[in-house]
Amino acid sequence: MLFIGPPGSGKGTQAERISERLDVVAISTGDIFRANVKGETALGVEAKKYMDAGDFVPDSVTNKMVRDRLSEDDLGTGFLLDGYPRTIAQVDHLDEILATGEEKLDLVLQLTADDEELVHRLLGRAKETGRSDDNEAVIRHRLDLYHEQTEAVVAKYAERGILTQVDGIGAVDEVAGRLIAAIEA
Ligand code: B4P
Repeated sequence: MLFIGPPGSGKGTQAERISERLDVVAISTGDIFRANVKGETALGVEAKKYMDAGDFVPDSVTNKMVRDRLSEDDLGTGFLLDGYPRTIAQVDHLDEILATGEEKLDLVLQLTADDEELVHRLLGRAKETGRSDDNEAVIRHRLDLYHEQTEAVVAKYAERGILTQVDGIGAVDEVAGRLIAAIEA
């Protein structure tokens, strides 16, 4: 299963809940990058340059990281990917990984919310956590990238008939309820 949505739509927030509820491993590319930045690994040093500017980390770096993560043996019967793929090149790469393992995607959930609500939420998070990519100019750049590149990813999964849109506006529990209903359906 995939979670796709613009920055601040609640991907990370909801992936954690759904992962617990369904007992599936949630993998967030953003979290893996942030853990590497914190640990000052070579990957973290490389990724930080892009993340602080609100840019995508290059596909070559991100794809290799996801391939490595998906080859670990803790995935059980399935997994939930949060924040990947964000580009068409990443879709192609994920297709390749899944084909090799004779696996397939069951469901792609797209969380939706309008840009002004997202900017408001992320500025709120900036006050609480001080994340280096949560300032207004960088947030707006991340939203532009979502519209320019990730909406094409959404369209691709819609064509394949596995996309469900879920309204991300409302209380966290309310949105979680909508996601569970979409998964059950
Ligand atoms: P991410 O970590 O994925 O950051 P994000 O898009 O901001 O989403 P996140 O999951 O953190 O936030 P959420 O919507 O849950 O990526 C960070 C960076 O890593 C990217 O900019 C990029 O540089 C790099 N990266 C990651 N994946 C990549 C890829 N595949 N390719 C290339 N580069 C990649 O929540 C946001 C806030 O909203 C929170 O404060 C939360 O409390 C609040 N919120 C959530 N739900 C709410 C609700 N219902 N109501 C009110 N507030 C809510």
